[in-house]
Amino acid sequence: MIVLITGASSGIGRACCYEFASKGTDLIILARREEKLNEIASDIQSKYNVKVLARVCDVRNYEQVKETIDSLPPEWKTIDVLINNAGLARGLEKIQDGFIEKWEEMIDTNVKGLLYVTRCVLPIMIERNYGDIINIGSIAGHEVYPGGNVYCGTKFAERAISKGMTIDTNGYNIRVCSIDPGMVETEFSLVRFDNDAERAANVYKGLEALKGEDIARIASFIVQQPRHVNIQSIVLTPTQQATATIVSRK
Ligand code: NDP
Ligand code: 8X3
Repeated sequence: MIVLITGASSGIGRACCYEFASKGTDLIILARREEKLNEIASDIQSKYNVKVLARVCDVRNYEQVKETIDSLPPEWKTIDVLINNAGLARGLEKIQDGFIEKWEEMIDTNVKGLLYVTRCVLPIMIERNYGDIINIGSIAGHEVYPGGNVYCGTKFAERAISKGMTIDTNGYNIRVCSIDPGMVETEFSLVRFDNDAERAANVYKGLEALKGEDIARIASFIVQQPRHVNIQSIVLTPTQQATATIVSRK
């Protein structure tokens, strides 16, 4: 089995690499940071008996995405599972104070990037009449919180696009699932707050947040279901988190 994971250099994507490798799955791993990808690839290959193909790829660049998929060696083209995970939030400003470049970064990565990768991989799955797509959404795709505006918009879009994928692939033995987590402790808040480590740490203070591994385990569970079972969406939060804004901290 071959799994392609976007945003594999950190957090949820990285955890998915280890989870799927531990099940004996070969991996195609994409992200922008080459050094991190290479570290993960060699660590996984030293621990598990699987092959890993690492490719630097910015999902915002359609030409690069297309070239990455088109140039895969034939034995790597038979992608069984696509995990559309690459994504980010930038800031928490109100719309009236928002930064255009941050909006574009979120929309280009979380929405257009997910579409670009899917556009390149899905024809291969349709041709084979086989495949699973897991899109990483968020509770931000179900509810809007103060300052969430554009990030939430991208995750609402992800949920709509996931549904669209389910409809468009019906009849091709392709399963599509949106995994929609609440707070997961990763580099997400560091990225959101421009590397302000203290502000990022405060997001998870007094809370046992989800870990990347929790999401990876669920992704693996989805893929392992018998072929007639299609889990279309899963929403999960830390037990201490009820909604995006209702969190009981110790
Ligand atoms: P991380 O910041 O730890 O990981 C994000 C990953 O996305 C990195 O590997 C990064 O790699 C990659 N990435 C970002 N931009 C691009 C790009 N343009 N091209 C290719 N790869 C890119 O955060 P998470 O693991 O938390 O985030 C993963 C997904 O989970 C995102 O879609 C996020 O919205 C979602 N999510 C996160 C939650 C959380 O609380 N953490 C909750 C709900 C959903 P690199 O920088 O090397 O390119
Ligand atoms: C990330 C979780 O609550 O910051 O999608 O939107 S949240």
